[in-house]
Amino acid sequence: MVTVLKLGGSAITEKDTPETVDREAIDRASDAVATALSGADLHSLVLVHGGGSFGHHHAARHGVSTTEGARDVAALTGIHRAMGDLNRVVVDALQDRGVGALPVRPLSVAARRDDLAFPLDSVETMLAEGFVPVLHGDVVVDAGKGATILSGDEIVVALAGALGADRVGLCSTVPGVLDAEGTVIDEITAYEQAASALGDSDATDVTGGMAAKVRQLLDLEATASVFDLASLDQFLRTGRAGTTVNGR
Ligand code: IP8
Repeated sequence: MVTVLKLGGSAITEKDTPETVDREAIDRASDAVATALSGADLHSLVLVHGGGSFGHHHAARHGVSTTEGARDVAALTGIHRAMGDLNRVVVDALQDRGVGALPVRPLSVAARRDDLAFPLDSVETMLAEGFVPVLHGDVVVDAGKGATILSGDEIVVALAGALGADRVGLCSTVPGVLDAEGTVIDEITAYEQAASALGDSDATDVTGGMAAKVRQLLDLEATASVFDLASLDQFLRTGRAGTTVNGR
């Protein structure tokens, strides 16, 4: 059974202070992962984390996004290095708790051509050998554009599909997908349901981000969950927490 879990960047960093981790959140998430892996409920785990105040800060400064490319190697390396710094903190916290975490750096293997090409030989072999691959949002070479940003969400979707994941979780700063009253929606089975709940065109970054997440999660074979750190234990134990998204 393969579980793909994303730790959202804003859940594990201090969002408003450049390159600052949320130590307490990282410790809490690492404790939950270590506990789950020592029990019988979790077998193969792939972790992905977002950029938070590490990658996004650099990406915004250099005008690089998922669609806007750049060829300035110093800028691209700056973004990649910042993500490497955050990745090291996450990997170290997991290793300190006895988790066999190993870093996987997408820039070294992935490419955007017509579609995202993400060779998985190393991730698959890590899983077969009992390791926990820890990937992150990154810069990625992009045919015709130089390099663009590859978000952690895109990695989750690519990996979940290719690995045939049974469980997919997005651990964010909100307890689930919220309706207009701020109540967690238990289950989403169609995009229209989320679109009306998330509001319309004036969507802020956050709601726009959540709507985009839901759209991608609905395309997955696996049931996905959107939840916050308080429910990470539950997700790792049961495969469900917060809002479940199931498009099948
Ligand atoms: O936080 C973006 O990943 P995300 C990573 O999952 C970078 O969108 C490099 C900005």
